[in-house]
Formats: sequence, C-alpha cells, structure tokens
Amino acid sequence: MKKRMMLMLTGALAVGLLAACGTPKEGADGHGGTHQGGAINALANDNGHGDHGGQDTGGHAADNYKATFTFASGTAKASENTKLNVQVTDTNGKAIHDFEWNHEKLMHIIIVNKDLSYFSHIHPEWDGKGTFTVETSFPKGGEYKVFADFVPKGGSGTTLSKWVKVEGETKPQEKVKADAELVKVVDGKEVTLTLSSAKAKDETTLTFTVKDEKTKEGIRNLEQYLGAVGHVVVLSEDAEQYLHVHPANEKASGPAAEFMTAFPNPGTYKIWGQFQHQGKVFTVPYVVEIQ
Ligand SMILES: [Cu+2]
Repeated sequence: MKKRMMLMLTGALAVGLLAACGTPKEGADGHGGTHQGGAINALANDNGHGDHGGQDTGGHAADNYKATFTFASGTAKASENTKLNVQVTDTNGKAIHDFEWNHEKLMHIIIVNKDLSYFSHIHPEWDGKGTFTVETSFPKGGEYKVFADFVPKGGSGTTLSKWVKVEGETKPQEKVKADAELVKVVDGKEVTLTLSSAKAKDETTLTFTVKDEKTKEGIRNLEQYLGAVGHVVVLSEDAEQYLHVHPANEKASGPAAEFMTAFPNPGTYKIWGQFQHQGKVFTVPYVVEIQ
C-alpha cells in the first residue's frame, strides 16, 4: 500500500534497474530491480511481440512500464495469508489506470518458487485507483518470483516480475530435471504433452492430449478456462525467461489442446498446462529439454 511497506530484495537482484531499451540477455520480464523508496520495482521492455516467446527485448523507452510489488503487511511469512499489491506506472512514474481485458482478466499473476516446484496462477482485483490486490499464501520460506501479466490500454502484452523473499522455514531446493516421459496423471486425467520441435527459436506447437485416466478415452468436453481451451505458462529453469504462449484454437474442447510458443534458447524449461473439466481447474506440470 505505502511505499515504506517494503519487500525484501534478494541480493542477486539488487543490481539496479537494468531494463533500458533492449537488454537481450535479460529476457522478457525486465527483472532488473532497485530499492526505490522502500518498494520494489520491475521494469518491462517487453512490447510489440508479447505473444511470441520470452525473447522480447526490443522495447523502446516510451513503451516501457514499471511494476511495484508490495506486501500490505510489509513482509510475507510462510503459511500466512498475505495481501500482495501491484502498481503499474510508466517509466516516468506516472500511474497506469487503464488496462485491456486479456483472457477475461485485467491482470494475471503467476508465482513460482526457486526450483519451480511451486506454481500459483491467481487474479488480483483492481481497486480503480491504481492498485491491484490479491490475497495469497506461500507454503514455505524462501525466494519466490512473482510475474504480473497485463495489457496496458493501447499497448501490448507485458510481463513484469520480481523475486520476493518470504520469511519462514525453507525447504531444500531440487534441481529442475527434464521428465523422461511427458505423460502425467492429475485429478483422474492422463495428460500427454508433445512438442512439434525441441529446438530453440522454432515456432513450436505444444499439444496436450487429455484422457480419462481409467478408461483412456479422450476427453472431448474440456471447458473454456479464461476464455480458451486452456492456459499454458512456460518458464526457463532459472525463471528468468517467461514465455508467452497462445492457443492455436481457442474454441477447442479436447482431447487435444494446442498452443504455440517459441523457446528462446537451448536449456531446461518447465511447462504448466491448466485446463478445466466439470467445473474444476487442473494443472499439469512438465519439464522439457530444448536443444
Ligand atoms: Cu490468469
């Protein structure tokens, strides 16, 4: 709420504001940060091609935005409900109040922990005065990355992010390891992921095929989730690259759900597919190796 309500900034990120025009190695989310008046800011240079890949680096200063992430209580503690506030400004500090509806929401927030074993996709409320707010809780102490995904009015898809620190007992970090098999069972569904290419920079189709776990019948009545057949998030293993993914056919209803993306570089990526069936959203995670 107030600037003095500050978040802890991780050492690795206390490197100053990085995202001026075109900083290729920094990826989509302009994760450079600085302590400014006690709040944490993220600066975006992601514009113009927000729907394709995380290599959105060609931003111009005039198109850049900044997000400030704060916890209403000042700090966040593990297992406690915490109010997260997000404010968006242009790079001159002027508050942005107009956002486009995007996949049925004004803002999407994704939160992951350092080893990507934790994933949360939530939607904050807009207070009409400059602040998005959402209540959340973190399972353990440690570092989390918060991504805010939005479309400023007249602008294009923008993703801003920040590592935040949560107080409390931490859990040992595990390596993000590629899955031997891209078949997962979640909530009674068997979901298989196939990639049309495992090569960086290729326009790649991710196909999720959803079957009933027991009968192995394809599920043909997937419901619309956020205005499409599903929602997919892709992050590089260090969470520095947030890939934009869009459905190939929004109106599909299964058993196959196809999404388009492009992996910017070789490496390990985690993919979360989210689908809705019989009123319930289920999330299927995969880890893939891209050449
Ligand atoms: Cu969302």
